[in-house]
Amino acid sequence: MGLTRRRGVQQRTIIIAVCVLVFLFWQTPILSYCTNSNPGTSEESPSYISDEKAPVLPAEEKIPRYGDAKYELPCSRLPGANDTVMIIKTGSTEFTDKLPVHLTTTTLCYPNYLIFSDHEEHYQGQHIIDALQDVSPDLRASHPDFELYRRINERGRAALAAEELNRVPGDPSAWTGHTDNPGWKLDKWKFLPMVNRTYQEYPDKKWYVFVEADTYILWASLLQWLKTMDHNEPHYHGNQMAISGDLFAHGGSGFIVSQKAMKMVVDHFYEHKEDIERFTDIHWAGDCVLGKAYRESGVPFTFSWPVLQTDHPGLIPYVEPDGQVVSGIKKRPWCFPTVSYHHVDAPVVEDLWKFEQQWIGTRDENDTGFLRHHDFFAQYTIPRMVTPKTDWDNVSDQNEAVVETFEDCRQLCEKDSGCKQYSLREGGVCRMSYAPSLGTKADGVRSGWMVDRMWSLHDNMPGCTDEGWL
Ligand SMILES: *[C@@H]1O[C@H](CO)[C@@H](O)[C@H](O)[C@H]1NC(C)=O
Ligand SMILES: *[C@@H]1O[C@H](CO)[C@@H](O)[C@H](O)[C@H]1NC(C)=O
Ligand SMILES: *[C@@H]1O[C@H](CO)[C@@H](O)[C@H](O)[C@H]1NC(C)=O
Ligand SMILES: CC(=O)N[C@H]1CO[C@H](CO)[C@@H](O)[C@@H]1O
Repeated sequence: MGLTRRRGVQQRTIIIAVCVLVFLFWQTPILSYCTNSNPGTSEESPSYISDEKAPVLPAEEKIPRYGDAKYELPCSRLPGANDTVMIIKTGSTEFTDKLPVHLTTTTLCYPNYLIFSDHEEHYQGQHIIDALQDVSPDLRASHPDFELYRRINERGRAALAAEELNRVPGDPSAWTGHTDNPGWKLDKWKFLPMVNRTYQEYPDKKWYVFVEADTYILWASLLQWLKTMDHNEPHYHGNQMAISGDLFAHGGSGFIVSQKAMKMVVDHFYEHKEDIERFTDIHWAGDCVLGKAYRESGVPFTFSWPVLQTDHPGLIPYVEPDGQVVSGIKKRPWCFPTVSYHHVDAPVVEDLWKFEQQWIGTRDENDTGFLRHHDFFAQYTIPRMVTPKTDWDNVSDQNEAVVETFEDCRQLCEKDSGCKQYSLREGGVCRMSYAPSLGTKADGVRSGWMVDRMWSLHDNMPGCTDEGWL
């Protein structure tokens, strides 16, 4: 939820224009609406992940709670874990698709976390907080955006019609947004009340990290980053976006707030609640409304791309579509630490979480270090390219040809030394790509990768310098 990317051509044009301007001024890529990042380099040889088993997952009927010794995992004891609150925002229309996986994976690592939705309930042992509870009563009672809210609060999530629920898995529109979905109209109203409620619940933690149910945070790397900052200073770190000149942290990429900044923005909210609600009414992106509130309360904004990403791991462009390394760009994601991914569906959340638990198991528990994008590519992405995948699209889009079999398609790719991957869709359309990409689920497509070429790409990337935290 948070920021939708489909809001009509006009809006998008404005956004793109603003982004271009901001880009020119800051020389820093503003993601998502505008350019989608750039490539990088490598310096370390991969330390390959082992075949060790991930931590045993609890049986389905017993959802573990933090403090339940049986389920205390090493990740929950990492230095800094207890100083951090994770805040997951979801909504009724996506709830059953996206939330449950977190209850058996990511939240087991979080000593402190809150889950916000648009309906208060107890779900599998969790207290789900109604993020809209403190919106002014007249808005909740009569504003058209709250039609869905009123319905759910009368009859529960069962009041949702099937077509209001978040699409079927594999539907490409699921990777963007739905302004026509009433859940999206409600979403923008959640941000400031959620920040306020979080601060009421946890007034004295050092760090507050806000994510959505389809965000994945590399938790150990996040804690390493937080360690480098002072929570007594105002910090608001996020993946930079702009709408009509207002810069803000993109909600789905996750954003980080220090205790000091929480206090400043909550004080501002108490003083200006009416104005903020009026502005929310005419705006369409709650994360932008929040970004403006941070600015007006005097909290500086730190641009945090490429550490925080707007998309899932299979779509990060490390090189140009023609396979060439992008030159002349200051920030190559390849070289930077990686902390967040977005548009991650439940199976991928689980896969990423198991991957990270294995990784933590190989590290010093008092100082895990962190993963850079190139480490992640070597340790997570390439191992998932070893076997061809069915119903999976690797986003190959070049050199289309019609062939008989998947093997024919592979051979075409093999003959072209630049080809890194290939896909075959129904009807025999074979596509190839010079850029590496794991891609995502997609019905009716089969994908394969030239793994040796992935390794040479990895090994031959120009060296990184000392890219660190932002
Ligand atoms: C975490 O913080 C809480 C509240 O400050 C404290 O009661 C608890 O002992 C801490 N746990 C650990 C493992 O440090
Ligand atoms: C902030 O949250 C508290 C606790 O939910 C609530 O009592 C208070 O009214 C909220 N403040 C505003 C300005 O909405
Ligand atoms: C980590 O730190 C704790 C507390 O300082 C210490 O007891 C423990 O031995 C350390 N572990 C390692 C692997 O160094
Ligand atoms: C999942 C995904 O992004 N699939 C893309 C694969 O490539 C084709 C051709 O470029 C696109 O149309 C798909 O959207």
